[in-house]
Amino acid sequence: MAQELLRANEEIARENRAVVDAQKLLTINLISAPGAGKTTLLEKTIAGLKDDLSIGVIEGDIYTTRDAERIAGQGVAVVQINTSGGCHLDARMVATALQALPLNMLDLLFIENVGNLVCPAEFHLGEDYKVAVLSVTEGSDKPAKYPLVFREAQAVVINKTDLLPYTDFALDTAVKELKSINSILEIFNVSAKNGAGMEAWCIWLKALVHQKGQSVMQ
Ligand SMILES: Nc1nc2c(ncn2[C@@H]2O[C@H](COP(=O)(O)OP(=O)(O)OP(=O)(O)O)[C@@H](O)[C@H]2O)c(=O)[nH]1
Ligand SMILES: [Mg+2]
Repeated sequence: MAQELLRANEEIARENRAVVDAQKLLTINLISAPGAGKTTLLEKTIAGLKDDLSIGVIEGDIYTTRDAERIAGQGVAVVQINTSGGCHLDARMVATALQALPLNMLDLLFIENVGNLVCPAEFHLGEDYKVAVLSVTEGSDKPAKYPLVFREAQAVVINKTDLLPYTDFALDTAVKELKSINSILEIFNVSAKNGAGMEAWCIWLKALVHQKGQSVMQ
């Protein structure tokens, strides 16, 4: 049953991918534990990129519209999905949200998944890349304890680095363990709060947008 569910999801995810590929629209699925800083990272990222890129956001949340309201405050196109209790987004929900966005006007689409380090890793949405956010207040053992999301991700943003002096988070150990789970991971150390490290992250995103824009359709 679970396998069937995942297979059906996979099929719709492929259709979503075809939709965003047709627009050469880079799509990022942002995953983290609750409160790691996905929305704050998005707010800062949008502020840093919106003069150069046209950005859209799909906001996944269990019940509220609070994150979507925060993102709307940045003046970009945003669509809310409420999962009504569900612990992750699925491809069907994203397919509906895609219809509500001006895709042909966008260069970069973020999908903020429901705060959860486990379930979202199993459900592809049609994204180009998954990016995991790990905050230093969660403990540096989390990559080893929840490896799937870090194996699936193309990049990890280690957030809340401004709080490093007040935690026992071992940055070197975390980076080593992340690399042992997934040797090709891009790792960015940032504080979405004070903006530290945001530049490298934004440069990486811009390069990927450029690369997708240049891609030759099959
Ligand atoms: N000190 C510090 N606080 C941060 C940073 N990034 C986010 N926060 C705070 O962490 C809390 C959660 O941030 P959000 O951006 O709402 O986290 P989220 O991952 O979107 O949360 P959910 O959508 O509920 O899973 C807020 O109080 C933020 O102000 C950071 O870099 N440093
Ligand atoms: Mg959020």
